[in-house]
Amino acid sequence: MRHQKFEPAYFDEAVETMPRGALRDLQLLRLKETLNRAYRNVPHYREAFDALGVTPDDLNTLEDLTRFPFTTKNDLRVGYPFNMFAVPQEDVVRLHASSGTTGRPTVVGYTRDDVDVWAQLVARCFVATGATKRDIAHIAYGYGLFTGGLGAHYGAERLGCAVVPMSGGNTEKQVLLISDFGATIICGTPSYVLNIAEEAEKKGVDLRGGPLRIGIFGAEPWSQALRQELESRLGIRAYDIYGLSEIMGPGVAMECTEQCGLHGWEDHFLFEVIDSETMEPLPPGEEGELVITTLTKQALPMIRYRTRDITRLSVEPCACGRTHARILRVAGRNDDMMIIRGVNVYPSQLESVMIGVEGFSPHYQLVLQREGNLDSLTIEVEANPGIDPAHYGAMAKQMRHSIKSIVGVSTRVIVLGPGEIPRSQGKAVRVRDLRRKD
Ligand code: DLL
Repeated sequence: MRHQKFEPAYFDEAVETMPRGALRDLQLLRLKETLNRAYRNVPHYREAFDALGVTPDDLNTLEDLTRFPFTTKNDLRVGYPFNMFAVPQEDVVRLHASSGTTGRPTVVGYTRDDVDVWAQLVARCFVATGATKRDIAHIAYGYGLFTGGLGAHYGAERLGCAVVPMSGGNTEKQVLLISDFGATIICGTPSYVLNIAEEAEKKGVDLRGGPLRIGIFGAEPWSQALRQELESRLGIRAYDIYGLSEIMGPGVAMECTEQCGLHGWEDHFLFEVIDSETMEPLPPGEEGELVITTLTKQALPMIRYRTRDITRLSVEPCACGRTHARILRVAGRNDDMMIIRGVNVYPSQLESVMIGVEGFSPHYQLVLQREGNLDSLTIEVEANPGIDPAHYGAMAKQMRHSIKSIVGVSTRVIVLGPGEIPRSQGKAVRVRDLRRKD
């Protein structure tokens, strides 16, 4: 087993390298407790279990979980705001909520122990990247109801980093503080941190040559090409962190320094991948929808929560020594998938091609339209500064060709001038869907 020198407090070798058999025993024990807690305390779960004719006593092995019902975002909406909680209100110490583009937000709650476990797990994530208490962590995830800012904050602080709670926005000031405070870790959505990198370059501030060394990026899909872009523009190693508010927030899974998939923390969560059509579980290695069951959450236990995120699971040993299963980078959600003339495409697949084409900035937007019975896709991309607009036509042709040959879809490409694509302030809005006419 090969580990780097981890910060001892938050690299718990006994847990993170636990043999898989022992890990499964621990999961079974915790799963039984969770099912019981949910069944006893949450009317929704009692009804859903009763409807399928199961009780927590029917779980004797981890495989028996497939007999239990799924939970969806809609269940949380119906239970708005607190009806899915399994503890009395007085035991809740924190509330967060997803923005929800339409209607009511999804509300999630935490007990003191939940907040504590969350901080521990985010600290564990930081340590997986080689972070230590000597680091200065600049947090550019939004603070507030979104779990990104406070989630990263508590974890970094728990590890002992000096935390700069910058939040999102005010990009000029971000650059100033990263540079003046000598931040060594930057956390934010990859699209927003790209915006910060660009602002630094514009202002002539050299973040590349400074002490910044680690990026902890997540909350939206991002490609390997964007990773390379961020790594080279900021002089860092960029790591993927995954999570969702319904399950906890950031820190459900994290890449280690091997950068080959994200370790899902299986002592606190149980991961399944299912076929979204048949709802049947898929074996490791097969692509499908990620389903997560919480194993220790008190305020809001989630049984078989359908994330809508598409990934694959690997239980192969990782060179870092950790035994916890890895989820592959999440390329997209099943509700983000576009079907362009019969070809299924995720925005991040297009991103990996677009970033490789010379002469373009890594900013883009995808415009979906309907032509007759077919969906059509227009890609708006931005030329790098200093290119004569007379060349834009040829550049568009080159981009169209690269996308057609690698992804297999025909697109229309519009090349815009530098700065013309709106910049991300948090989670990037990549797709403008003009198909839904009011
Ligand atoms: O985005 C929590 C988070 C904050 C994760 C900061 C990582 C860093 P929600 O706002 O509830 O929570 O959105 C969750 O975002 O179901 C995925 O679709 C997407 N997502 C989160 N992390 C990643 C990632 C936070 N690393 C939803 N890669 C999830 C791809 C991600 N998608």
